[in-house]
Amino acid sequence: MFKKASAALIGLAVCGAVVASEFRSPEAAIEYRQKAFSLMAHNFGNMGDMLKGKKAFNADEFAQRAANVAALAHIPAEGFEDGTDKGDTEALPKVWDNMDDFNKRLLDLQNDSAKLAEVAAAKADKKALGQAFKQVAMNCKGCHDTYKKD
Ligand code: ASC
Repeated sequence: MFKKASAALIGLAVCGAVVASEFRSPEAAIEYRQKAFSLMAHNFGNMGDMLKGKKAFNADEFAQRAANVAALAHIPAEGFEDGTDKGDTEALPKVWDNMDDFNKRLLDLQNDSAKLAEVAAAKADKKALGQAFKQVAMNCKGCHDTYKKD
């Protein structure tokens, strides 16, 4: 018991932190998650434009963009580590007060965007694509309404 405690104290003294971080700084974590959201928005926005007829519908492009979003949905969570609530971020402090709910919403985003990618890969009709797309869009919006600055 004592040995464990002193080893932890030595670790703290050497590393300066108990919780390990995969990032070099809080700013790097914030930038990482923002870039993932930005890449998602680009791909998702282009899918929306195709569904709305604002740009020509291309099933292959749609499927690739859906696959991109499904992969990207796994990226941001890591960037929301403790201590990254301050700085150049639009994430509200509520995120860290409700991390279980926030993570659940990110999981919903992952699951629903995986479904969209599946439907898109199967070259489903526009109605099915639109339904799956809407489900993902509602996840984006629901989380922004709750956890993102206006
Ligand atoms: C987008 C984008 C979002 C979501 C959201 C859906 O294309 O950039 O943040 O869709 O507007 O409601």
